[in-house]
Amino acid sequence: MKATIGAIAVAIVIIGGAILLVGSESTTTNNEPANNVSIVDGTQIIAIDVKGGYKPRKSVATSGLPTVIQFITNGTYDCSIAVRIPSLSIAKNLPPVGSTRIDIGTPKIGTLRGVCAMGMYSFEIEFGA
Ligand SMILES: [Cu+2]
Repeated sequence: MKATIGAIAVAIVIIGGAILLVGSESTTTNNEPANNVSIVDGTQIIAIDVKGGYKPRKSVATSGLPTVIQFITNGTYDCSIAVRIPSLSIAKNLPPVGSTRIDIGTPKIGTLRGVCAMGMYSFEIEFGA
């Protein structure tokens, strides 16, 4: 009987720990901006996952660097594959699966907004100094 209670207590601690881990993980994924910006050979790459919207919704990047947005689709069949960046007159239909780079030149300080063709999903990239 004592052994059973002990086993139950251990199980509760393990389950509790697992819930805490899952909880903290979802907190960090919700904590935007995410770490999705890298610089490779002088080109700034902003990676955005496309599926039922754009993730992260908000990116923070650096102005004054040659920049591409890398849109990553993976079984994406919703309208977020039809991406638009109105201020740059960019309209691109992404493949359902793949990695598509869009050159956005050398951004100035400010916020760039993108939307799906229907305007229901959006993302923004803040270019700082
Ligand atoms: Cu849409």
